[in-house]
Amino acid sequence: MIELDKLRNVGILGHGGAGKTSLGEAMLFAGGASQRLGRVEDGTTIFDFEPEEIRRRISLSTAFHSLSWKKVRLTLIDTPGYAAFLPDTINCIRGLGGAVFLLNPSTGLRVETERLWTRANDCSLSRLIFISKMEREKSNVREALEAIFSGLEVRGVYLQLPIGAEEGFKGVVDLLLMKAFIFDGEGGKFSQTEIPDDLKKPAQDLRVQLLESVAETDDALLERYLEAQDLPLEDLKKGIRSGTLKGKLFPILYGSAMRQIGVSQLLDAIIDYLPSPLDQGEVQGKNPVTRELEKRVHDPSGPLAAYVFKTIIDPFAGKLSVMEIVSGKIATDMTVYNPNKQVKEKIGQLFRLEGKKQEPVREAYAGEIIAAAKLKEVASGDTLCEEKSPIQFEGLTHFSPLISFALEPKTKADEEKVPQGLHRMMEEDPTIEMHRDLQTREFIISGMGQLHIEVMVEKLKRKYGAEVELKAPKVPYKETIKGAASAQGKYKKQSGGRGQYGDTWLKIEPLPRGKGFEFVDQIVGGAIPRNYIPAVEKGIRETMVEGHLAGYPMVDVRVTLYDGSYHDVDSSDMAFKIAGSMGFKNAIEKAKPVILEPIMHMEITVPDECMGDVIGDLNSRRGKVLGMETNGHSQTIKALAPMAEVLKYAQDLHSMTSGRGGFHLEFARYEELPPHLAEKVIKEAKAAAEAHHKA
Ligand SMILES: Nc1nc2c(ncn2[C@@H]2O[C@H](COP(=O)(O)OP(=O)(O)OP(=O)(O)O)[C@@H](O)[C@H]2O)c(=O)[nH]1
Ligand SMILES: [Mg+2]
Repeated sequence: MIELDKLRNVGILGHGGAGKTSLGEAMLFAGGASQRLGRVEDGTTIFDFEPEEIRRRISLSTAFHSLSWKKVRLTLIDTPGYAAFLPDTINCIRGLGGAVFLLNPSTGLRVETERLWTRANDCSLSRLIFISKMEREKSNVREALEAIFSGLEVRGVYLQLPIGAEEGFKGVVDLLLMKAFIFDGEGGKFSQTEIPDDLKKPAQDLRVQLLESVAETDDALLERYLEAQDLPLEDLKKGIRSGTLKGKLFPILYGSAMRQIGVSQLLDAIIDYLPSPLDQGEVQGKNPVTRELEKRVHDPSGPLAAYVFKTIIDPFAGKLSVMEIVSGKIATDMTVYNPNKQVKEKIGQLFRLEGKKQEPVREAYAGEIIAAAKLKEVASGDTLCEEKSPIQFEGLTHFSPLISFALEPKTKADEEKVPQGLHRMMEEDPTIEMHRDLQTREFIISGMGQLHIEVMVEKLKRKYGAEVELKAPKVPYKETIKGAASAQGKYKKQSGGRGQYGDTWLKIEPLPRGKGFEFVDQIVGGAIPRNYIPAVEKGIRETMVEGHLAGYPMVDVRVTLYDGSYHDVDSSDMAFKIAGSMGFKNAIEKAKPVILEPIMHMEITVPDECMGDVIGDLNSRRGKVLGMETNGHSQTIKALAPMAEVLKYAQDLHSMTSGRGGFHLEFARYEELPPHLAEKVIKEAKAAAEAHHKA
């Protein structure tokens, strides 16, 4: 068993394309975990190993690999940064001990950066900040960086000063040692020298800032600093460590993953300043039975408590449940309890994930990230524990899908493989949703963006052999009613044999937005026998799913069953189900049915000069601007807009801002679709249904 203080689980976080994977590769190489430096451009990285990632040169899923640095086992977790793939990152953040957060000063504050930063705050995640790509940054890095910090409402503390700018970037001044590290050889080799003359003064000034920031975090340090106007190296390091662990300090380092500059220094800083599991403190959960607060600390001798934050479907190993062991130990053949599913399961093979490879281990302890193979009932978000010391950690963060497409299987054989493949993919990626359109029988899949869906289609083919074609994006409209109405639903049949008889009187009325469905049973005096009432409700529910105007599911309706009649011989569940459905349909017609459309909350970040165009465009999309914020040379616009109008916003914003804008969409609420547009939607739905019936 490895000592807990010799472990670090460190995520690499940052917006899309910030340089995370490249930095991860540079660290693995520097630590001797890989024999050559993997490059995203060449598709040779350890972290981006899936064909879909290699082809696009972006990370689509979180990946793991460890290295050893100064006798510490450092597990690096490379995460996706593009918006459509951020849910995976956001759900992995809880499994992290600390993080290296990448910022690209010249790119400004991206929405993705903001979301990740906020999530890290919520999880009290200790962070180092790394400015990679320094050989590409403009010389005003500090100014640009400060603009980002003010947007994030944090203060970073500089541990280094870059030497040389842009192409001439060649090393860093270490403000703790007051020495320079010059990278002059190949493969990350550097030499330690005196600080170049022109940097002596700025280095001295920045060191004072560093000392002050560190002293401010601790009264004892402050006293010592005020007395001596300096701090000994050991105190300074301890102060930075404790400030970073408490989330009061965010140390900043510089480098270049591509040129392997500053990578060893970053690895040192990870060991020196980021938490080991021992420093991570209590993890809160609930007792699944009493619902009372339960806590665990990272202690290998405590009762088992592990949190599954990710699922991988591996072509060879099968389903892998990736978990952080918070407390205790887990071993092959052990029986564990899953409070989320209320089942016990036996642990089979355990693996440590190393890129696309898995290294089998017999057991693992608190503080480790481990994958368990082929656990049947376990899903991402579940807790595993001992049945006699039960605990349940908070589950995954839910993300509402932002876009839907219809899938058309290419052949009959594909048609059967599609749902199987999609179900496997949904285990890995809980942001995927799938249903079958009841009218057209099409498969509708929903995801976080067009790119996300395209990747799904590729994976369906590669991993599950199902070929499909994507059809136009669909908006998940819903239906509801605006008025109240009552109606009868009577089903009576007496043609030969046994008859059918069910008779219901229903009242329907609108519920507030988001309330779904409510069924009220007001039958008194046995007008309908009790045992038939669930059948009435079932009939209504099934009818709601089919919608009334355009085949979209109906929501926010209360149905009150208040009267009816029955027949001693002819009544049955089936007859009452049909009667309920008929009554509901009759009532809807009189209750002013309408179509609802999803409205999205948008945050759009654009350079100053594009503001006018972007706002004008929003207005033409039925958008409502809620407010604007300035940060540096960019503006963040907050707005509401109907989803139907922003299905292809990524492309449009890209062309309006020459690729410099970014945006983030989140579902806000459903609103009534204006009548002229509703008419169009209804017409289209009818046409689609007719075309299907003819086919
Ligand atoms: N010049 C330069 N380019 C870099 C450096 N690091 C990364 N890049 C380039 O930046 C681009 C994105 O790099 P990645 O490492 O894939 O970035 P990422 O943050 O992992 O991206 P996602 O995972 O897709 O969010 C690639 O073209 C890299 O070659 C660097 O230090 N210097
Ligand atoms: Mg990446």
